[in-house]
Amino acid sequence: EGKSDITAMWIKKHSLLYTGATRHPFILNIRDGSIDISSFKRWLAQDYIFVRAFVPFIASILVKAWKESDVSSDIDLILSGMAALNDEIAWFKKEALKWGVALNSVVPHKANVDYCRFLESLMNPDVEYTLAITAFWAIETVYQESFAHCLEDGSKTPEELKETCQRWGNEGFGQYCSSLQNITNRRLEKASDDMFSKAEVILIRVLEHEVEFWNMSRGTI
Ligand code: HMH
Repeated sequence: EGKSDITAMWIKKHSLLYTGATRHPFILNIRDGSIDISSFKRWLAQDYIFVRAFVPFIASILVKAWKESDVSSDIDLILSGMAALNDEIAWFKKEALKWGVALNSVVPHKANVDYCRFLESLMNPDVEYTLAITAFWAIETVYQESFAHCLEDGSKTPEELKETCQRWGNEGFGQYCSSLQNITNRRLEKASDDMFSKAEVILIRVLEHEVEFWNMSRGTI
């Protein structure tokens, strides 16, 4: 380990918060089959808004990578993430239709507005690639770890929610998250002390926003 797997080190250091984000009651309730469908629908509608804001966020990272990265494969991976979002937006529309959720009249909740604002702050051209990619890796990984947990042996995830869990819990998405983690580690290895501590704060902020997002979906805030 040492300075080569900084992200893994941070996850250990902040394991309470990390577990809070990746094993949230919203996810545990999907996994044990006790999820309230109105919570699921709330999550679906709010996440659609989030994902729409996620598109320009990833576009901004693509620009940062193009300007700052000396590894051309970074662009390929970020581009594949953007392409997947195109498919994801179509999936949200289809899923919303299935559940009778009207996506065009969704009012974003405070937790969502706050999270989207955070994304917007990272889109600023003054924010370095290293910081933005740290956020990107963390955001994707929380969903991967959360939904993969709902598909593990012994889970009682309702049949009608399995497709949702597959979307982020599948192995390919896991690979993609590992690739994002590798880029993040590579950048952090070479980062200044100042950049290094800023990136750690960004990871913490992402985890906090994710917890709030699940809380909102559950209807507990
Ligand atoms: C809130 N976090 C949230 N929504 C998502 N769709 C993801 C992460 C993963 O893309």
